[in-house]
Amino acid sequence: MWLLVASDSVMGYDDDGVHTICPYCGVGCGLTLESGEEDGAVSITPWFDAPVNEGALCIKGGASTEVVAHEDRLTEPLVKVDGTFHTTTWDDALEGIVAELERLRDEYGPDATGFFGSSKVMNEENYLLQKLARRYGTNNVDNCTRMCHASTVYTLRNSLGAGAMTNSMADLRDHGDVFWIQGANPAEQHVIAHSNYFRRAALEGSTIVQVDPHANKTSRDADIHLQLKPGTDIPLLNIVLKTILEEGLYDESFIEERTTGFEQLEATLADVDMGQAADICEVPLEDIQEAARIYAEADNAAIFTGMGMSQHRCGVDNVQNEVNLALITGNIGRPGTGVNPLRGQNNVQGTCDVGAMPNVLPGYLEVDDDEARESVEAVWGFEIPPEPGLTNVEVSNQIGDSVHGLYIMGENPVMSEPDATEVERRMDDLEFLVVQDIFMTETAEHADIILPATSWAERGGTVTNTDRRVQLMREATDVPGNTRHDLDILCEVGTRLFGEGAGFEFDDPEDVFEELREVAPIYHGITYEGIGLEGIQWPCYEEGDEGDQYLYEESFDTDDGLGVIRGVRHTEPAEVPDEEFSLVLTTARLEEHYNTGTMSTRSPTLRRRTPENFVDIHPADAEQRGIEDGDYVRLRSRRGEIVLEANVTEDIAEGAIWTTPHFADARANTLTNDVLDPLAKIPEYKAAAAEVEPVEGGKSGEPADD
Ligand SMILES: Nc1nc2c(c(=O)[nH]1)N[C@H]1C(S)=C(S)[C@@H](COP(=O)(O)OP(=O)(O)OC[C@H]3O[C@@H](n4cnc5c(=O)[nH]c(N)nc54)[C@H](O)[C@@H]3O)O[C@H]1N2
Ligand SMILES: Nc1nc2c(c(=O)[nH]1)N[C@H]1C(S)=C(S)[C@@H](COP(=O)(O)OP(=O)(O)OC[C@H]3O[C@@H](n4cnc5c(=O)[nH]c(N)nc54)[C@H](O)[C@@H]3O)O[C@H]1N2
Ligand code: SF4
Ligand SMILES: [Mo]
Repeated sequence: MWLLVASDSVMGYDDDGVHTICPYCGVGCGLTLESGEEDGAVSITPWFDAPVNEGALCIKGGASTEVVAHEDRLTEPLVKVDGTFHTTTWDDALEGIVAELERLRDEYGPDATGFFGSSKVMNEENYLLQKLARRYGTNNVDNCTRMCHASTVYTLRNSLGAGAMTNSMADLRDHGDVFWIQGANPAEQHVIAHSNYFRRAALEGSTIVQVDPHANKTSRDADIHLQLKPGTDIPLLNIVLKTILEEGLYDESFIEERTTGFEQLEATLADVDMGQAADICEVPLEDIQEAARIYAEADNAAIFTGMGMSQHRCGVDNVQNEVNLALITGNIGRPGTGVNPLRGQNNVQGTCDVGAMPNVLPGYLEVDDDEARESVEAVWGFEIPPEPGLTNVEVSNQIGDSVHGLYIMGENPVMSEPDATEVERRMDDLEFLVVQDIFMTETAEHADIILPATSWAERGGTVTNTDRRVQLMREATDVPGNTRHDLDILCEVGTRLFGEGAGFEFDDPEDVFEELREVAPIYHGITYEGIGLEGIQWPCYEEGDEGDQYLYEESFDTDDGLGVIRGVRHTEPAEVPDEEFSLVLTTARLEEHYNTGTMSTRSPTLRRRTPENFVDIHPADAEQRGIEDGDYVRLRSRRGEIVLEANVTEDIAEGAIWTTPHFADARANTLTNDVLDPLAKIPEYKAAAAEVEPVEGGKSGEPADD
């Protein structure tokens, strides 16, 4: 078993226990683990000096050890024979994988196989997975960011320079006067970022504006809540922008010196009829204008953007309008300002940073840029294919056509991708599927080979949080059963596939990190020793660099150094309500559950309050359909239907309904539309035409008979 580094004692293993990082969300809270009496069990105590959270944890962090020694953990490699899984040896499982990957490449070429990295695993592991894909000969490697912030990253990279938060939680707390939160619910999804930073600022006088069709804990802390209809964010922000222009609240010298495209924005807004736009959003015009003035008149105003903005077929344009807002008011390049996507999974930022994406190599070096590619090839010693590969949703869509093999490390697409019934059907069209996970998942059920990985508490490596802070995770307990570290598995697969000396032999995670920093300029100055207990924020080009708290003080990282303003027009969701499907369905998260539920539904603490899925429906819409609170209803879209409990509440805007993606029994993605943003290829999870109706016999908490 690997230990992290020789100097562990000074780096997080001390009398209090082992300092490591929470495995759930991208806030990156530190915690301390102690080994328990029982085999493999660990318990939590606070890590009071942890850089992000100073000891605080939300309910998920506090319950995170419940999934470590869980009885459902995969403990042996499994192989499917005649439709049934049997235990096998590591040797046979790995040989089987190598034989199938070789066969697929011989028969169809390397692009017939896809590789899914995981934002739940370490930087070193994702680095090796994308290296494996590229050594195999394909750029078909991606991760869950595609379904998450792909559109945000696309816009931020093209219009500002880097696909990450422009600012940091601490500078936002200390300097932000107005927080404009659109399509994000940090009080429940980034709990400690909210409680330790944004809410603390609000208590000291900062103003919170939230734009969301659904009331939640964030809106309850907000001074203004604009409860728009899902999919109408562009008209809303166009009103904000036009109000700022008409009332002269923009920053003329910033626009002149630091941006390009302002005239085009003016021209786009000239056509916008604000009254009509407000009708589209179903929010009173004066409320939107009041919020616009509050943002524009603040000394420092910061934008937070989440899934409500990114997960639309116009996700790139949605985020561009937020960039427009920040740029015309000069609210960027200073503490307490900027455009800030709170990143989702514990290591989604890092998974992108290390190149587990079809278009970029480690450090965001473009795959189709000859010079960039050659700089990586010089370290790797093999040729990298020059064309960008397929995204994960494209890989799933191509199964049976151009794709025949799939290697999934720590993702659950049968639950998480849109139009999931189709995705599930296609999994069986694969000639070969390998899934590497800690639990049996809805996706793994369809695998030919399943590899049992160790969990977050059982291994070390680095993860990168939403602040671009690279932190060390440390192993705190024994490896259960016959599981192996993801890194160990990838080294084995790589070496067996490509032979010794092919670049897949490493001593430990630090050894892999050393190669990563050689390849990725933004990580170049980061070392394990430098990370220590505080972490280091990228970009960090040279050892000793402190890293940047906020970006773009002097100029943007675009070709001409200017921030790009680009006016955008309303694009309706691909499906709008009609007679048959008269409501707009949107999907979002619960505080106590997590993504596809593999971990949270197995955690007694987390599943207690909400053990099953439900749908929020406005009282007026419920009454029209004869639905009462607590009734079981059939929720259907053009792609399928699910039965679940109705929660009749004014928390959701009239005409919209709201459910969650966490539960396998009533899968939200049975209903969602797989239409994609054309540039970022992110699915439109946040708007589909749908209908609900009562289910006979399904009253009062009893599931329906049918
Ligand atoms: N508790 C918990 N925390 C998590 C996760 C989890 O599953 N559970 N997952 C992690 C991950 S992977 C991610 S990406 C982040 C996501 O964190 P968030 O970005 O907060 O994600 P969501 O809850 O999906 O959606 C945010 C909000 O968008 C609203 N919304 C829906 N449609 C629209 C719309 O058309 N316009 C606007 N303006 N708003 C809309 C929803 O009502 C919701 O309040 O959370 C991370 N943290
Ligand atoms: N309807 C709807 N659908 C959505 C969304 C939405 O808002 N609405 N949000 C989208 C978003 S933002 C995201 S990020 C995706 C998430 O989509 P996925 O990434 O597919 O979902 P997760 O449940 O996070 O899957 C992570 C998997 O990693 C496994 N795992 C955990 N730890 C380890 C480990 O150490 N090693 C290995 N090998 N595996 C591990 C878990 O058991 C789990 O199976 O869902 C998307 N789907
Ligand atoms: S806020 Fe996120 S990182 Fe912090 S304890 Fe909660 S789930 Fe973990
Ligand atoms: Mo996500």
